[in-house]
Amino acid sequence: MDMPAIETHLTKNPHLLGWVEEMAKLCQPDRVHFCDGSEGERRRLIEQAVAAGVLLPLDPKKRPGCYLHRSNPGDVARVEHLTFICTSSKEEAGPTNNWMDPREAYTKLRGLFDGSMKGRTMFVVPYVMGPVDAPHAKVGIEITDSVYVALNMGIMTRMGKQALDKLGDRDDFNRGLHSVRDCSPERRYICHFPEDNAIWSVGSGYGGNALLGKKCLSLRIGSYLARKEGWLAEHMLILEAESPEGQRTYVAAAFPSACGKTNFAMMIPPKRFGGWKIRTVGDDIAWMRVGADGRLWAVNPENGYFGVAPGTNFKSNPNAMKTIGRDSLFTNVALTPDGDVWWEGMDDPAPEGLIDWQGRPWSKGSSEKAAHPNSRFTAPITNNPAVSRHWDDPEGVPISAIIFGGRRSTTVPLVLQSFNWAHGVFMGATMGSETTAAAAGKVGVVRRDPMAMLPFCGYDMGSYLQHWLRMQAAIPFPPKIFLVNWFRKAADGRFLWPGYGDNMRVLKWVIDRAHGRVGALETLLGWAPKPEHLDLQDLDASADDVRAATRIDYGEWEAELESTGEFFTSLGPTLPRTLHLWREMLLSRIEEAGR
Ligand code: GTP
Ligand code: SPV
Ligand code: MN
Repeated sequence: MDMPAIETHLTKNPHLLGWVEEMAKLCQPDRVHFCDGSEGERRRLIEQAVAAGVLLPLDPKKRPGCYLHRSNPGDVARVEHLTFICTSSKEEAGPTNNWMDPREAYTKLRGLFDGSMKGRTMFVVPYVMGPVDAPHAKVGIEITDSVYVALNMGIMTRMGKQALDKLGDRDDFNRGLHSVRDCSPERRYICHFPEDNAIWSVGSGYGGNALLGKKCLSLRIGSYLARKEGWLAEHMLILEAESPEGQRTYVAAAFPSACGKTNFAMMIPPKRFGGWKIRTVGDDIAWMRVGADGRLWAVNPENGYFGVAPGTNFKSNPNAMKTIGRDSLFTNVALTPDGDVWWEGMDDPAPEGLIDWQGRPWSKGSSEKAAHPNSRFTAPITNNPAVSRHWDDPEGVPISAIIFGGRRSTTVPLVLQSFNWAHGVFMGATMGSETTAAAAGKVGVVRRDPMAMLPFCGYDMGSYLQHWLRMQAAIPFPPKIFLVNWFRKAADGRFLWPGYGDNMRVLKWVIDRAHGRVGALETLLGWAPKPEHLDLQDLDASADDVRAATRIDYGEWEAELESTGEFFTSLGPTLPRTLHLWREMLLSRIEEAGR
């Protein structure tokens, strides 16, 4: 079939039209649809998706405007082993990324895209990451054959005509090509070409593999640009904390996938902190630049939440529950007989007659989960009753504190503040976390995940950490840096710290430290709160558990720093010497103290 010349009333941009034509020749779709992002278009795409069985309407009274999507059961998470950074040299991708020669990658993937959209519609999805009027917002175009991806991009990004208008006739848009093809793991590749500002993804329709504006553009390509241009693209939530006196403090926090960013960003403080309000600026990604005032300013490039469903309930995260009450897409959750959604860790026990995430009847006592552990919701950012008024502010918000944290059942105490910026970078660089269901592979093994960016850094990890160290000189008024762990466990496996809203108790100390108005205890590993600094009134945990959650066991830390040493060695010669020296110094101090 001959492709007609590509035309749309939406743009005359010759670079864009030429590229779409070239990609259409390659993929050979039956139709090409340019997304304008209008409400009418959204409705029509939903109708199409429902007709095709891609979306299942939920009960319009219980979940107005909501739909369920069941993915291919072999396509439920990011696939780090199939994700590649394709730079001219392998060294630029570094030892923590998979690398493919760009020519080899283009050749291999061209073969897979060849004719991949026969019989399908090619959606051309123009989008902006960042507030549309922000000077540093980025325009991307994602070509995809998935209506599910097009609809998700409509929620997660500023999608449609506004992106084309922002782009005008320029050529500097990210070129994203995506096809689910046959959804086979054997033919699945997520390839990034930072030198070409391009992303080619084939064989998966899932989240971070397929919504190219998110992890691929905003983090992998973003971090590559950030080093070149002197800013930071990070896997961080951004929250606004308003004190009873009305002072607003902004905090960014990096926790690995499925380790609590969405929950922390939407937290409701306990009664004891009645005068405090926490509002969400972003729940997954922060782009941070030095402002004219010398502070670090952050914007959330996204327009929605792609959040973990299991564990979300009215007690743990009421704001998330309200956010997903309407106009949301659910992926791989269970379906109730009355047309609502259910997952493990929801408020009520599983009802009778549940259909599991694969569409099979499910009954209580089943050894399998009803919802996939990495099942997700996609919801518009403004659905959140606690969204910050600055969520779309082109200026962003000034960051006073940066928090790093992983999921660690042992060793890492509830909270520590770094001695200074470089030590804070060390804390972030040596962060470990137990793996979760957000990526394919074994769950629950500790791996080092620097700044929660191990799967998302688009270049050499040692150079990334060097960039972080160098940023100190560029930020006259840098945020203070902290390390937290909500996930320490007792011998019997229960969490020592109640977490969720009670994390406010830790956040309060962090904020007070950032403003220099509370004391701390100097430990060998950083500043810790003294017992009187953490307000524990009405906390649903025993004093013993809190002591165990905050305890520093220097014997465990010797082992921790040994394991950090192995990780540092694996990062190779680009790892800054400063970080090696911090490790040696901390270890020596523990040894010399005879602890
Ligand atoms: P991504 O979207 O994958 O980047 O994840 P995220 O970092 O936003 O994690 P999210 O907030 O969705 O939480 C993931 C899981 O951790 C959920 O099952 C939560 O219920 C659980 N969780 C979040 N915060 C806490 C906490 O403070 N304590 C405990 N014990 N669990 C938590
Ligand atoms: C994560 O895994 O960190 C996510 C979900 O936020 S995904 O979009 O799949 O990357
Ligand atoms: Mn994430």
